[in-house]
Amino acid sequence: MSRLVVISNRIPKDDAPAGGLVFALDELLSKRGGIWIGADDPSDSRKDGLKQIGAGAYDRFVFQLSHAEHEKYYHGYANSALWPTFHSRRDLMRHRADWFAVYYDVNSRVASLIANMLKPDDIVWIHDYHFLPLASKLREWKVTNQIGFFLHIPFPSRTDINALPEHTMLPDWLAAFDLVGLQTQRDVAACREYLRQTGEVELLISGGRVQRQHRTFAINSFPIGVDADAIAKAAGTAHADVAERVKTAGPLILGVDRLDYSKGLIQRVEGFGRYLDFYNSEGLRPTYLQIAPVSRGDVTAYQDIRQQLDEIAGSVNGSHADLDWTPIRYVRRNVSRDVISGLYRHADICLVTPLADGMNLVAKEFIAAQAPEDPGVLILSQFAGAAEQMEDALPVNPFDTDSIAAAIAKAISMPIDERKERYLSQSRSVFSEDIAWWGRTYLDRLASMAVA
Ligand code: GDG
Repeated sequence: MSRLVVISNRIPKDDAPAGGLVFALDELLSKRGGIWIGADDPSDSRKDGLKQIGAGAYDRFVFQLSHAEHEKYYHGYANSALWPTFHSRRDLMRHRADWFAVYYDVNSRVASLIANMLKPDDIVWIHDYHFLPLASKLREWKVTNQIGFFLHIPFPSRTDINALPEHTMLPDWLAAFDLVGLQTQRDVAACREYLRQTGEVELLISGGRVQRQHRTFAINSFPIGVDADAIAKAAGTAHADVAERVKTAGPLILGVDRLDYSKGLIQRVEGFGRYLDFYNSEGLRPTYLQIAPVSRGDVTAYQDIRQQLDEIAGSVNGSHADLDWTPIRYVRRNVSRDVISGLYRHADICLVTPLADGMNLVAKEFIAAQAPEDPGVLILSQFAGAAEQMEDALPVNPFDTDSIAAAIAKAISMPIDERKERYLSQSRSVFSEDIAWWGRTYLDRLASMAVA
């Protein structure tokens, strides 16, 4: 088997922060082996070369950036320009030419480091929006290896992407990969439509292939999965302890998200508030437990969302709390994976209401953790990539806070037979299209491009 070389910005270190991509790739590489290259914590000065930080089931290397580079490449271009644009938030997009210059320079430098260490039959798999130009830079180094790309976030609409001054380079960047993997069919359609509009490509009918000048590459969807068996096992083990710690006077409603404006947290709290105001006819005392570890805390838009969430959660609690009942418990600390699995099992309802989301692993983890004989109910935004596969979740429009309130009321009173039926249908895809399936399917398709 060829050696797999994975590149992503984030790489697990001892204090690995929460994040969907890291968990997904760690699970895959632990089983298959290979090399993972990512960014080190920034330091005072930039250092050249790759540094090995771990060996074991797979080897880990980091490239090193100065604080100034990290600020412009990561907080700047990646997370203040690309992330909002790709999540339909042009209003939050900030653009600076020097951010892009450093982003591009980091990609050039990482390409030179990788080009130097590649063996001829290595397979390269690049992840996410931090490295859009990386394959085009590797091709400049005459790298002819198979290079795949997977975008974990949504592919933006034509209108949104046109707001990025550098989008004119995107067709070249994409065409340097052999396979562009996206989360959903909706993303594939958006990507093809964008390329069609540029007029410089021929969209071939078979297999999602695209011809651009002398290169043929493919654009396909590969909905990312979770390690469902491991989550089910952890949930079974952790459940009793967690239930003991999280005592509630009524149903437990759970949310688990990085503190990010794309996750719809403000509308979710408002929706819960509306449920308490207008839909709670039986006078129940539900607890809504929101786990929301802080993420990208140095970016202004993230500081704003944190402040807004503090205010709205405080306001809902202020209106409804009693001496012996706090409706919203809001935990900003990172909670261990085992405890999260136990919480999924213990919860009656999971609220997954992003305004835009590539996939959303929480939706799948929640289903994986349920007890089949008494499953909880998943309330799922129509804008999460997961909604394409999980048709039997309770759907909501996350911008419509009444639809969230009504879905909570419906979930709380849902008869056991309906809960089981919905669970059964969702668990089929969560267990069969798991993380191993995702990695296998992607890499098989990438290999097939070599002989196409
Ligand atoms: C990106 C895309 C796509 C959350 N809080 C804690 C914690 N988590 C874990 C969850 C889940 C992960 O973080 C979040 O995954 P998501 O998929 O919901 O979201 P992103 O981080 O935005 O991930 C996303 C994903 O990549 C994969 O392709 O689905 O659309 O945006 O696993 O359980 N884990 C722990 N403590 C926490 O406090 N241990």
